[in-house]
Amino acid sequence: MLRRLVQQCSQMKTPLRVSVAQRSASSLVDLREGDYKSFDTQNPQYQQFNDKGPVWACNEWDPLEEVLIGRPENAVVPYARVEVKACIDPKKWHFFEKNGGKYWADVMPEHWKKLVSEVETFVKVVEGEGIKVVRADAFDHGKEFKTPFFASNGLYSAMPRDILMVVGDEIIEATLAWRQRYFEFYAFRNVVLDYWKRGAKWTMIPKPSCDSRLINENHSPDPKYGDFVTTETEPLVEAADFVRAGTDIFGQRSHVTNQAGIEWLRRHLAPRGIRVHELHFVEPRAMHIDTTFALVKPGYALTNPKRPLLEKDKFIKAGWKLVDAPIPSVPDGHPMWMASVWLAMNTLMKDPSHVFVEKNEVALHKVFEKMGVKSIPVDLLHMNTIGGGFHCWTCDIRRRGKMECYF
Ligand code: DAV
Repeated sequence: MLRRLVQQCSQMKTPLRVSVAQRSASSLVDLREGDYKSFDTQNPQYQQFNDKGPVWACNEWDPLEEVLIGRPENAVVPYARVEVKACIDPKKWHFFEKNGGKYWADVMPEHWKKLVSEVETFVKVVEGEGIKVVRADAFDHGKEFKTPFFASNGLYSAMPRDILMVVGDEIIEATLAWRQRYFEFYAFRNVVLDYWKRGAKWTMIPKPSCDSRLINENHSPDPKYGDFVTTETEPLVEAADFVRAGTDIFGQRSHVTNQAGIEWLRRHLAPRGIRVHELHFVEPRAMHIDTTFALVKPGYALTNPKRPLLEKDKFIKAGWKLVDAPIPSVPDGHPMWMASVWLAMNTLMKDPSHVFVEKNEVALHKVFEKMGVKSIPVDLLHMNTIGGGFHCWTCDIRRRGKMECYF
């Protein structure tokens, strides 16, 4: 059955694309093996998407019309808490032990000016491509707060990708596992509220307590793959741990997304015909899928050669090409405080033939070219240092296109 579908797809003008109604219940049988309960694809409820509203994005590549770009203002350095250390290379911990809780702009004023100027340039480049840019509020993350379980101040409004996920006409607010990010959704509240008033569907995933049962204070400083700092006592979902391909969404268990979170999203989206699949990559400090696995366009994904995908065969069998990203060319000694150099592959598709990508990543430009994708080069190195590439710094609000099945 699957072989027949792949054959049919390869004969079509646009390969790997069938509408939800045409989709065969067994078309993804290999990918969903053991991780999905059966559902009725003929259910008319699956068609109930409103692509005329203000929010509409079904995948990572359809032509981008409107995008939310994060703000660097009032960003605070993370405290060296156990859940932060789990995601970050131990060589960098001393920086957080010394500066946690201070404004980045005070810790590194010269670097910060360059970062702010890169963000502003990125906004102009995106607007220059005819895309509407929306900005979050300049929220003050230095304010202290207290919950029944812990006290902290906030982090930043820089990475909307971590907290917001658009699936069709629905905007989903994720949970965020780092305690310092507990109230980060308020930085995006006005933006989301505005879309909701104009007709978007709006969902907030149940807020976890982030208490000492959910976050393991005794987590090993040198974790093996699979040894996560978060437990399963409550669902945890970070939006950046998922990538969308129409009716199929791929996610990973990481230090900030747990199995319960993946299951929460799966059950939430199943009635609309969206299937959530868990993928596995061997990476002991996993936080967010978008430095590991990036969907480029139908049939093409960019993979991280240092973090092998265990389900590779299933994609290949379904007719997809997995293309390894080249080793990033981030200069030695550049302070990648909060993430790895793999932020280079954290790109943003403008449409299936154009991608926003770091200016100096020439080898990556060539890899994209071979896939038929032209690079739009933009400076990113200073924006990288607080933990994000173009994908992290943005959330696609509107992409022109349909909810389709690519598997
Ligand atoms: O792969 O270095 C990046 C986290 C992006 N928010 C990494 C993790």
